[in-house]
This record gives sequence, C-alpha cells and structure tokens, in this order.
Amino acid sequence: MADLFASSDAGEPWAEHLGPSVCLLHGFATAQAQDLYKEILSISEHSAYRHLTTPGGFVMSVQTTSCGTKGWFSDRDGYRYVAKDPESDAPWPRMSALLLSLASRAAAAAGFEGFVPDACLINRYVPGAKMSLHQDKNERDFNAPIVSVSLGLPATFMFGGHARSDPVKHLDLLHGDVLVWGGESRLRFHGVMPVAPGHHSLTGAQRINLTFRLAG
Ligand code: MD6
Ligand code: FE
Repeated sequence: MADLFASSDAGEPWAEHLGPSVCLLHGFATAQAQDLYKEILSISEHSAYRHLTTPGGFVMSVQTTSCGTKGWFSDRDGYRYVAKDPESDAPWPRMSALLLSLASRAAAAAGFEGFVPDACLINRYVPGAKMSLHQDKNERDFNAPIVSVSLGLPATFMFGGHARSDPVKHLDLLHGDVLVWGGESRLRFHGVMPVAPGHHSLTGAQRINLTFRLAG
C-alpha cells in the first residue's frame, strides 16, 4: 500500500499528491515489474507494436499496442478505440488479472475506488521518442481516471492545464512509478519529453508505458 510518509530512498512505495485528483504513486509497480514486462512481451507477440499515424498524417515516434476489450488506435480517419487489432482483425489480447488488479489498486490508492478499465494502451519509447501535449478525450466517460504505469528508462512527463498554452509542470517518471489522474484534472494536457539514451536492466534501451482507461 502507498505510504505517505515513507522515503523514496528506502525503496518503499509512497504517494505524492500533485494537485486536485492527481497522484504520483512512486514505486507502486516495482515489485511486479518483471511479471508485467513478461506479459507485455507476450501481448506484443500477438499484437505487434506499430507506429501509428495521426489524423494529420504524422507518424508517431512511440510504438503502440493494446490489450483489453478496446484498443486505442489512430490513422487518417481519427483517434478512436477499436475492439479488434486493425492489423490482424483479431481481438486485442485480453487484459490479465495482474494488469487489471494493478490498475484498480493504483486507482484506489489515489482515491478512485472501483476503477475497472477496459483498455490498456502500451507504448514503447526508444531514446528520442516523445509524445506531444494532448488531452485524453476519446473515452466515453470522463468520470473514470487514467492510470499510467512507467517501466524501464526514465522519462520527463509534462503535465499542463486545461488549455494547451497553460504552464506545464515537469515530473520525473521512473521505473515502477504509477501516475493517476482524474476528476477535475481528467482533461488536463499532458505529454512526454524525448526519452534520453540509456540502458535499463529489465527493458534495455526502452521506456514502456501502460495507460489504463475506461474507454466505454
Ligand atoms: C505515455 N501516453 O505514453 C503517455 N494518451 O507516457 C499518453 O498520454 C497517451 O499514449 C492518449 C493516447 C495515447 C497515449
Ligand atoms: Fe494521454
């Protein structure tokens, strides 16, 4: 369980409240990281990582796959959730009990009880990959939070406001960290700065991010 008073140096998970309905759960996923990573490898063997194209025609630098009953997808026709992997026309791999329980427990630790995601977006960042500022607004119900799990190489997360031009806070997201945002912060702009070169003992030269959502 997240402990507000534990120190990060002790390697114990601890919760940091960063604003209304925004909580950074330091090290929340560290104990399960190896099992998570194994599952992610197996998911990517069924639904391969791919560079998606934005509606504007840009190829994203991150590589993406999904699991769950819905997967996030983007092409010239827009951003959306789809029940099947458009590359294989097969359903996305199922969301395992390990993934579901991690997402629900993290949401609860951040004050969002009863979160049951139906979509888990998996992003792979190699050094240089980034994600521009955006809002997550393809989901049907903005009452559910977003739960974002970081594995592997560290990244600098940008957390802005409700307008693209609002000032941005920079957060370091390390291996095992889980960031949860919802409520009045659910539609805040966010993004990821280019990942710096490096090596991580579990993932090698990659950052993996899982984002759990209720797409609806
Ligand atoms: C991340 N990803 O990869 C954060 N949002 O660390 C996102 O914020 C995100 O990858 C909406 C759609 C796709 C994404
Ligand atoms: Fe997002």
